[in-house]
Amino acid sequence: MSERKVHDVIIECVQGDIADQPDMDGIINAANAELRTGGGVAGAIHRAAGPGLEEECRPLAPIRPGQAVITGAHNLPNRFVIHCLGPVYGKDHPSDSLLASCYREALGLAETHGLDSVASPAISTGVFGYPMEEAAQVAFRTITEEAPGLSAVRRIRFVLFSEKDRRLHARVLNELTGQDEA
Ligand code: AR6
Repeated sequence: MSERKVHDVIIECVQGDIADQPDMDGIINAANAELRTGGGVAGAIHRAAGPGLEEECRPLAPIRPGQAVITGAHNLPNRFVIHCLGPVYGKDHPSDSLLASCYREALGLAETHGLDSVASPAISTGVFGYPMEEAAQVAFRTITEEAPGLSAVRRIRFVLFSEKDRRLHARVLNELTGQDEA
């Protein structure tokens, strides 16, 4: 695990499953526009949450690329799920500002709902095809920009599915914050 402090916010990169982060107040879903279950992250989250999550999501859908909405977490061990629709790489333009908007809106919702800790997957880097390193740069740049304005959120955990992706994220985070490799 590697972690960095940006203003008063700890950013950490771990390898694991986003649906198995019981010590986090909220988790972020790499959602589809309809806020239904799906493959990857959305499948894992909806399976663990149970059918009540899709029911709560129904009136909130559809959402547009770059948008985030918040719901309860149902059978998940967290308090909230923040659903973000990332851009489809090469189709939703401009991809970088839409991806940045996901993280900005997600952090805004976390703040207004008083979440102390939020776990996020690497939005758009699976089915939606966003190159992992570029996506990590957008994610950490956005979080670094938002950090000074956060007063509730104290810990942001990036949960990467593979050790290779975790290492890449840790490296990009270190490059951006100008600190040595952990
Ligand atoms: N925990 C953490 N990371 C995961 C997990 C998991 N359980 N499963 C996959 N990843 P994706 P997207 C990684 O495809 O690109 C869905 O079907 C994965 O390796 O879940 O935003 C929705 O219904 C990748 O790096 O999200 C949408 O239609 C990253 O999480 C669409 O796919 C995101 O992969 C969203 O595509």
